[in-house]
Amino acid sequence: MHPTDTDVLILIDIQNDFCPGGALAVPDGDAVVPVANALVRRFRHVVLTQDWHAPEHASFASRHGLAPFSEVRLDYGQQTLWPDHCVQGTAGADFHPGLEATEAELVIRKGFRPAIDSYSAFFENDRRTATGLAGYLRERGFTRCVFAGLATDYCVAFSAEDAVRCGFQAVVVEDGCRAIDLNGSLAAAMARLRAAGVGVVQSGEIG
Ligand code: VGL
Ligand code: ZN
Repeated sequence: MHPTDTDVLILIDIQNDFCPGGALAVPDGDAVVPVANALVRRFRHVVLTQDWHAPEHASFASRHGLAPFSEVRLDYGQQTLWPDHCVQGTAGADFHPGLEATEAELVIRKGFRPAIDSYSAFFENDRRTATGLAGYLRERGFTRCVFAGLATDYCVAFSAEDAVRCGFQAVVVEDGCRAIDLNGSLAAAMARLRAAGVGVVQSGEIG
């Protein structure tokens, strides 16, 4: 595929806390950085997302006195509980220092409401509260969203599915993502992506 003016590269949550040594380290998470950098050079338009949680966020296991990676039922549905991560203003919430994306045109922060998590770049986990990204992309005239980043099975997959729901074409660059893979979540996410009509490509196919 050849990126055009109506394509936007959306890099999901390439932040210190999702990389080795971080609070919610995704296995091999920093391997996405060189792939993301190469993609940035091929696209005319780049948007970044930044997981950006209030302290004591409802998705933090510490808030519930429960173990990380357990599940609770919140007002809006089932929520996996995570170690405290990407707290607003902390070094863990910063973008990975190796990410070369200064030309990004928008940084969309998500998960800032204390009572609700947001995996998707488009909607929070109630699946209704909009982040504003769809409106932004429509006004800019983008028709296709190409995703890479962290984590494949959570924020990347939810974002790509929602992109389709919002009327965009969506493509995931598989080797530009790494997964958390809790209880088969990666296989489940890849099946949902294919069912939703999301394209799955390798970075070498983009030129
Ligand atoms: C993510 C879990 C919690 C992600 C963010 O970026 O995939 N996963 N917060
Ligand atoms: Zn988070």
